[in-house]
Amino acid sequence: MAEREASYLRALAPFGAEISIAHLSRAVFAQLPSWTRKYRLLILHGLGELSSDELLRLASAIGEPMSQGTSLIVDIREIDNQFESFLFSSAPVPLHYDGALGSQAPDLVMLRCHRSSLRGGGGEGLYVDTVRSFQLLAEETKETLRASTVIYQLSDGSARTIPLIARDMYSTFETIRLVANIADDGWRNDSIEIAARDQSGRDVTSTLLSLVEQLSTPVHCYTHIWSAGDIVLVNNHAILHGRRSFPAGAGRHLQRVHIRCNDAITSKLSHSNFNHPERNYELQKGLEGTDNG
Ligand SMILES: O=C(O)CCC(=O)C(=O)O
Ligand SMILES: [Fe+2]
Repeated sequence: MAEREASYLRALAPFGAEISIAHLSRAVFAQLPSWTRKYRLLILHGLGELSSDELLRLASAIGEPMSQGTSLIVDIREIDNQFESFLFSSAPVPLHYDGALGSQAPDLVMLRCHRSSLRGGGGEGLYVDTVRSFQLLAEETKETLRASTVIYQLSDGSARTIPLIARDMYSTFETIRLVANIADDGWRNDSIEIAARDQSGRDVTSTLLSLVEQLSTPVHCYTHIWSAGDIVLVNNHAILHGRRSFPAGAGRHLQRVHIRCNDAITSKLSHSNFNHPERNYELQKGLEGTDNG
């Protein structure tokens, strides 16, 4: 397995792995759930154009695509005169995990680049493996963070209180769970107010803000320059993600799928007869066999 893994995978710095292949063999398919657990951030290159159906079939080979409002795929692109969210603008997106302030966080976030920011760059994806980052912090800082709770005041008047440190569901290591409202260039999301308290009620918001700043540095953060066709798979329980701003009108377009992975699905996959490395399938073919191997 190590040999096969080495031929497909390249480790990224400071964490994560990328796979560059034109076709998804069944062997690679079968490994995607466990590689996403192991590396927490997996980038697939070289698969070329995928239709929405193919994207969903790829997601279904890993877990169960979840409804995001009215659809299974959300187009993340600049939309004129929309006031729903800065996600659909050219603004940066501060570090966060998906579903944090909603009802259910997905296990995996799959992002696919339909079009990168052609003019002037920008729009890079930012990813922080908070299992790794937490381990790198000073013991004293860890203690403060473990005792911290974050209070999110939302623009609709509601509030959420969420412990800052949780356990990664796959590894049970400690992870940092945070929705930041400030991006690395200083841009601020005014629709969320954030405060942090420790167990005795002491205000530790400044510790939280310096943590966000620290997580945005290259020691902690992997920066992905998108090319059309790239697919990024994110363990949403361990990774915080965000993006840099891009020039208005640059045409950047990602598609997002939220995936639930229950053990039944992942163990079915890793034990299924997908595991026949001798045959390479075109993506379309490989995806067709996902239900019965
Ligand atoms: O635009 C991006 O790179 C990511 C946006 C994002 O955080 C999301 O779609 O959940
Ligand atoms: Fe997100």
